Amino acid sequence: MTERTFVMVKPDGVQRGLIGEIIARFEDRGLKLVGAKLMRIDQALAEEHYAEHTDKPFFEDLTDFITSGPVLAMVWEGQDAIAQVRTMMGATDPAESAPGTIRGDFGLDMGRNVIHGSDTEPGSAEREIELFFDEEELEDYERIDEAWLY
Ligand code: RTP
Ligand code: MG
Repeated sequence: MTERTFVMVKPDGVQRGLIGEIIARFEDRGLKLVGAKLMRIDQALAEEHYAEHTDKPFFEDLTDFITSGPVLAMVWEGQDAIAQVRTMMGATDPAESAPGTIRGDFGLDMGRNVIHGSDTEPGSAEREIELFFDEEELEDYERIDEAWLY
């Protein structure tokens, strides 16, 4: 099923110059970029984005980190895009993520794990896309190689 997912290069990924590398991986995999912006997340947006973790002991560290510098917010589209991105990201803890995954190759620790992607809970991706993007910021277009991909 063609679907959209929300993906974000976290402040550590931006600072370490990993934006190009990460975008290239999704392009190579045949996913289509439909929205992107470099932005700074404020406290309110951080708390809403990570609302499911409000009561966790790491919540304050998490919101401090995600607001600490610019992030690259993106929307990617493709067949089973949500699960595909999660697979390409690797496990949350870089110590456990497989080599070849983004976190497995670049992640440092549980906090500085380079990338966020919507989880596969129904509605998660849609909620996050709406939280970060207005409808007119998302582009509907056909990639020239699309017919060869799916
Ligand atoms: P994300 O939301 O950032 O894409 O990561 P995720 O789905 O793989 O992991 P999630 O459970 O949603 O946790 C969100 C972020 O919180 C930090 N975390 N720290 N210290 C801890 O036990 C702990 N657990 C999670 C991680 O930075 C994780 O990406
Ligand atoms: Mg998550």
